[in-house]
Amino acid sequence: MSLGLDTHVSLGGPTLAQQRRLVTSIPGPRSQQLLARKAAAVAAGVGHTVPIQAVAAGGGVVVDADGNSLIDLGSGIAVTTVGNAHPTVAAAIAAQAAQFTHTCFMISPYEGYVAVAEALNRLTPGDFDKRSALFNSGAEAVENAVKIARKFTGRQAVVAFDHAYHGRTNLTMGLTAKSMPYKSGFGPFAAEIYRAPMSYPYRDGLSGAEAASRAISLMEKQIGADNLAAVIIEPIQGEGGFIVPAEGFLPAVVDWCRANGVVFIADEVQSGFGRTGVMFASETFGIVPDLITTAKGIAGGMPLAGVTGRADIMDAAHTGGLGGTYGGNPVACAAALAAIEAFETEGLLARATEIGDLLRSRLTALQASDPRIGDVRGQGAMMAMEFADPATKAPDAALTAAVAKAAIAEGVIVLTCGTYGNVIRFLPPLTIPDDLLHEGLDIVAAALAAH
Ligand code: PLZ
Repeated sequence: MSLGLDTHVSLGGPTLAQQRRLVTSIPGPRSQQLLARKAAAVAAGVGHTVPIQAVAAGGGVVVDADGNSLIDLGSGIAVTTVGNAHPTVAAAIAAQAAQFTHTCFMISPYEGYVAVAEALNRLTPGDFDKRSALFNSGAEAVENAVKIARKFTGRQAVVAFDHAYHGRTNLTMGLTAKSMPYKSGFGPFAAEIYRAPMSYPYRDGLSGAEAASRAISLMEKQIGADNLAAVIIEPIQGEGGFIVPAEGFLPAVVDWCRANGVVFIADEVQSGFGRTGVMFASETFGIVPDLITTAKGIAGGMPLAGVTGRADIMDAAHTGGLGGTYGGNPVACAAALAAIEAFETEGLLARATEIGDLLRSRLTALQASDPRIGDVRGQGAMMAMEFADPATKAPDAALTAAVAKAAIAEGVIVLTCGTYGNVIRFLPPLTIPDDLLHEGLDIVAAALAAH
């Protein structure tokens, strides 16, 4: 019992008791000890949302060192989509680690990398010849997608959108819209990055066609298509507030890119890999991106990312121009192949849709009784509610933070997001049982009622 776990469960995996259980207040004494060590040893810039020492996770729970079992509605930011410590993923990791942990794919290639590339080429939208390259993080995938688009087009400018989030490296900070906490004080940022207005139906009231022509006009007037290498966009925005663009917005932007030789990059790092009930959110909008960036849900928690797209674009970079020591690490690739198998054999896409239906009906019911919920939006297991003043739509970040904090104190992991910090997002692992999901939402509703 030293880890405070149930005696009948193994560490990790879905055999953990699927229940919310608080045996101490949060953080409990053991967690407090770790957080004190963290404060003394880890750079202050690295924050944390849930003040616990995590020791195990699986199904729909995260267990802490004090024996508390928290309902997981965040999946470590949309990563453990197939479930934390999924048994076949864990077994694949162990088997590969016992075989070899690294050769560097650029030195001695191995099958796992090629098999993941084949799977990405098969699973991404687009019925054309594709190639993939693998990296370690979402930001690194985005960086490489931009490199590839520049090399292919011989152009330099890149357009990203309002509310965009693309990462924390220098180029991706520049692409990211929000200053605090991501960019403030960390400049100067890379050149030739331009920002276009997003379609944000709740706040701009524009149709998809209107929002697209607003963005296209800016691109034509302020940059000029001849100078533009790529347009990058999250089909459903993540950190920026789970913003779902109005119908027709994305297809119009894609059409304009096609007509002007601009590479259209869908950043599906958060919206991809089955999270929304289809393999990639692009499919929902009927668009076929030239390049797609993936990470997060791809490998059941292991660090892995990819860029996948049209063979002629992907092959534009000279041999040796793309890579990195660890990109497509064999252990991460083994995890990804097991996660992909889980998607294809465990009905997880249907489960994401089911979870989405449950979330939407609960959140819209809550909205009907509480006008401070201005908008409920998202798709599948990527759903959110935006808090705003009912009369003015002024964002209510204070309420959002208070509700999230209260839910966490009651043992429910919820994450906030949004340019205005006024969105609570739900990203449960697809292995969460319905009763836990309901209980988690009950706690959030009670927290809201109390504030
Ligand atoms: N593109 C669409 O959502 C990562 C960021 C968490 P990395 N989102 C979570 C944080 O505060 O750092 C993300 C994303 C989209 C790119 C990224 C970057 O992915 O794996 O974090 O580099």
